[in-house]
Amino acid sequence: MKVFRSTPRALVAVALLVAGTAVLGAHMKLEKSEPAADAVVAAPPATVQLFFSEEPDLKVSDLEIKGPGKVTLASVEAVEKSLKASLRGDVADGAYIVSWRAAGKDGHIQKGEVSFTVKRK
Ligand SMILES: [Cu+2]
Repeated sequence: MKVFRSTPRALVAVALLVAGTAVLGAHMKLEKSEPAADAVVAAPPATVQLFFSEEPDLKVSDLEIKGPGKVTLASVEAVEKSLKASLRGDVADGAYIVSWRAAGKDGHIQKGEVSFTVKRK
């Protein structure tokens, strides 16, 4: 039963590979945002800011917004471990989606979305 004898060693090798990848490949992660994910805000925010687990590389990072109004994000900047941008245009009531793309030290581009709703009282 050669197959069975070699299996544990193969499993250990795979386990080490997975563990090594997990340590080396700690991709940058989104940790929180302003407005917070799924927040309902009573006034249009002046800026959106996404906070990551490490400093984003601005050369490969970007933010975009989609929503009911004619809104764009201006002057995306990296502020320590975050990306921050100003909202420009008519921020109507409704649901907005901020799409982000960012990479940290390892250069792996990560992507995601954060949505929030503007609902004036
Ligand atoms: Cu990575």
